[in-house]
Formats: sequence, structure tokens, C-alpha cells
Amino acid sequence: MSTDLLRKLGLDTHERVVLEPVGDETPERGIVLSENPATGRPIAGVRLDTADTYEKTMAHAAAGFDRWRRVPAPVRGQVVRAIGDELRKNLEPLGELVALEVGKIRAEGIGEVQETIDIADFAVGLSRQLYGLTMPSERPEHRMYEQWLPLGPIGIITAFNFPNAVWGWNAMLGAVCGDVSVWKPSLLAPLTALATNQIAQRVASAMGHEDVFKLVIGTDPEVGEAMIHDRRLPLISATGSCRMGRVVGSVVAKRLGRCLLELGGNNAIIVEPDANLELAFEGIFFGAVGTAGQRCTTTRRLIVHESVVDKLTDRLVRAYKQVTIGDPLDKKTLVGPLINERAVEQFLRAVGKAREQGGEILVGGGRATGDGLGGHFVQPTIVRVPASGSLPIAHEETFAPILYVFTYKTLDQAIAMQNDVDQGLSSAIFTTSVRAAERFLSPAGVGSDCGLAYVNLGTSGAEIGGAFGGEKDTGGGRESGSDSWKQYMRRQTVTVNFGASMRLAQGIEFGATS
Ligand code: UN1
Repeated sequence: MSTDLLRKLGLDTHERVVLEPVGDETPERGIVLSENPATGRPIAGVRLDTADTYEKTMAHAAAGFDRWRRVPAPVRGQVVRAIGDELRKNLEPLGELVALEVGKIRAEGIGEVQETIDIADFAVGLSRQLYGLTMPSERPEHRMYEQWLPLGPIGIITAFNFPNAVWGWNAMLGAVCGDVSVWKPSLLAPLTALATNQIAQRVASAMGHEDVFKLVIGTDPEVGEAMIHDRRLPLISATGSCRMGRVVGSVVAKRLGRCLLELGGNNAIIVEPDANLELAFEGIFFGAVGTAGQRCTTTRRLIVHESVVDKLTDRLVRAYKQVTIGDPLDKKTLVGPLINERAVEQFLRAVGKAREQGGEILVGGGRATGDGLGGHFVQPTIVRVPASGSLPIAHEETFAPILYVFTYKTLDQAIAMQNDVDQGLSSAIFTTSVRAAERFLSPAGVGSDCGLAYVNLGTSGAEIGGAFGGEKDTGGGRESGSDSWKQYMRRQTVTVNFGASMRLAQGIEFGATS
């Protein structure tokens, strides 16, 4: 299966891929093993970049940027359109590689590549819409407007859980904006990165544009550090943990670079007494169990009105008990493995803490074992928060399928609970009341404090057309749709005096009278 996939994507002959030997032996220095989390067995090795090869890549990126910036934006859009088409042709194998390498189920792997295709389409349209404003000048015979210019080579650092789409959000927008991308993927998903970048690079080169899509696969000390300190990268877009974001944010801020951070979430769904409970169930089930709880948008907390909490949790517990856990490439599977053993340990640690802190495990709580479950599988878990309402572990983002259930009496209380965490990525309410929904979305800003707010939908599964990201410890960045493109360009405010006299703004008189 895996050899076949690698062949379909041209990775079997890729100079950086080491197919044999891949066993349990320690890899030779300079090679990272990509493992299948469903079996714990290596798929292939990938040669790592060093400080030296990083420098070479950056030199190419700088030269590539100098050429690419001069290509008219709509022509750049045509290159992105061709990349989107090539991704369409590779949708299934690439989606399956995502599933194989990071363990999300096949439908979600393919959905992820679809997300990249969608953002490519969005970027093509955008390539003719990089609009600046024109503003009236206060001075006669003056014109004022703004133009948006290419920014430079941009650094993209991605996490394992969206090894294709998060690159797409950044690289596709960056490309139409005239930027060259330098992508450092997670070392847990190097094969997806190689296959993805190779498609973009191949299409762009065939159209006469070399060095627009660069890839560096390396360790944080050797390559990550170099990138974040590198003044040749005016923008670093980084996705990952809050801990990682703090490091990246402070280093980039010190050199006065621009950062786009998309960090952790601790997303909640509020369920009002008037909610359609079946709809709520579906939203919660996908939000909490989908991707085995490894999305930054995963539903981690449920805040349910006391009058419906028993009914809803019973429904969820029944579904959790029947969930099919197993090989992500098997069509029947709903829940694949966690990414590695460390993630399983963190899951077990969080469950242990929840117990110690008075939480009641309603379902799950342990490793998932049995036939075909030799990899890093855990049981989707629901924890009922004690009557005191206090469960400190629920304030942490554990990247695993654990759902903490809180109860409330009033909506104000529920909104306060939902906002009472450090992160501010995604939030949702299920209700049939306009009043409750609008209270949650309050235009005064006293509702949800998150970057994403949903009504009668779960917390995960955003469309690419909106700006994606969140507040507080989530880092404040916005990627993907809406006007996120502006971060990949520099704004220039232009003022032209087409008259013959010098007039100063604010009516200032300055200088000799004759
Ligand atoms: C992530 O987990 O880093 O909204 C991104 C969603 C996806 C993106 C998740 N479109 O769940």
C-alpha cells in the first residue's frame, strides 16, 4: 500500500526519500523516519536539511523572489490555478498519504487536500483583486492612494495535524501576492510535505517560474531557529502549540519582523435548553471525535444547560461506545490513531488528572486495544466535571479526543465559562432562539471572545472563505480567506502632487515668504 502510494506521488524516486532499509534500527544521522501512527512502523526515511543546505535554499528563494515579484499578479494567479488543477488530479493519493502519515481517516485526508484546492481557487480570484483604496487628498492637485506590494520570501512553519492545507493557506495566497514560500513542515509529516511541494514546484517550473515554492525539512535547532532569526524572511507564519508560538513570536518581534500565529485552542460548544439536540449531537460528535481530537479547532469543552445535560450526554455516550476505531484507510473507521506515543502518554496523563480532580469518566479513558490496534490508539473519552464546576485540567489543550462536560443555569454564566480559558480560537452555540444566538455574538464584544463563532454548527471544519484564527493565546493571526492576504504584502501609501506649488498637510506654513 505505502510503496504504491509513494510511487503514485513520485516519492519512490525522490532524491530525499530513503526507502530501504527502514526498520526499527536507529536511522543514520541526517535522516528522519516518517512513521505510520496506525502501526508505529516506518514508512520511509527523509533526508534532513542542514544549516548549509538551508543557506542554499534561502539564496534560491531570494533570487526567485526577485523574479516572481515582477510577474503580474493575474499571471501569478494562472500558475496557482494550474497548481490547483494538479492537486485535483492528485486528490486521492495525496489525501491517502495524509491519512497514512498522520493517521486521520481517509475522508478527512482527502478533505484536507480539498481545502488546499479551495484556497487555490480563492487565490486565483484574488490575483485580480489585490485592491488598494483611493482617498481624497486635503490638498488641491494631489492624489492619494495605497498600493499593495510583494513582501518577500515568507517562512511557513506547519504542524503535523494539517500537513497539507495550512501550507496551502499560506503558500497559495503568498504566491499570488508575489511572495516565495520557504516551508518548514513538521518532522512528523515530511512525506506529505515533499509530495505537496513537489507538485507546486513542478507546475511552477514547467510554466517558467523556478524557486517560488521552497521546502526545508530540518530540526528546530538547526533549521527552525535559523528561519525565525532570518531577516530575509519578513513574515513568519507559524502554526503549532502556544509554547512554540511564544518562542517564535518573541524572536520575530525582536527583529521587528511580522508574525502570523495560529496556535492552540480550547474550544467549547454551549447547548441551550431550546436547542435541537440531534443537531447539537452531530456537531459535537464530529467536533470532539473527528481527527481523533487533533485539530486546533477540536471541541474540548461542552457547556450544557442543566435541563438537557443528561439527555445529551446519554446520546453521546451511546455513540462513543459504538465508534469504530482502527486503520484510518479503512472506510468503516471513524477514529484513527494519535500521532505518536508521546501523544498517548499526554492523553493518559490528562485522563488521570481529570480523575484526581474529581471528574467522572463517562466513557473511554484508556488506550484502545485489540486486533489492528497496534499503533497509538486511544478511546474517545467524555469526562463529567464535578458539581463544584472546577476541573483545572480542562483549561489545558490536550491534543486528544477528550471532551469535558460542564453544566450551567444561565446563558451569561455559560458565556463566561466558555471565555474562561487562555485560548480564543473557536466557539459555538446550539440554540433556536435568536436572542440567545445574538447574545453569544454580541456586537458589543461581550459574547464569545474567540476568532471563530458558530451558531448550530460545531467548532471545527471552517470553510476557507472566512479569515481563520483566534485571539488571546491562540496568537491573533488570521489566515485563509477574507482579507488575510494583506499580511503577505506590504502597503504603500502614495501621495502625488501634480500641481506646481508645494502645500504642506495640516495647512502648515513653512519657510521664506519671498
Ligand atoms: C488546524 O487544526 O490547525 O476549521 C486547522 C478546521 C479546519 C482547519 C483546522 N478547516 O477545523
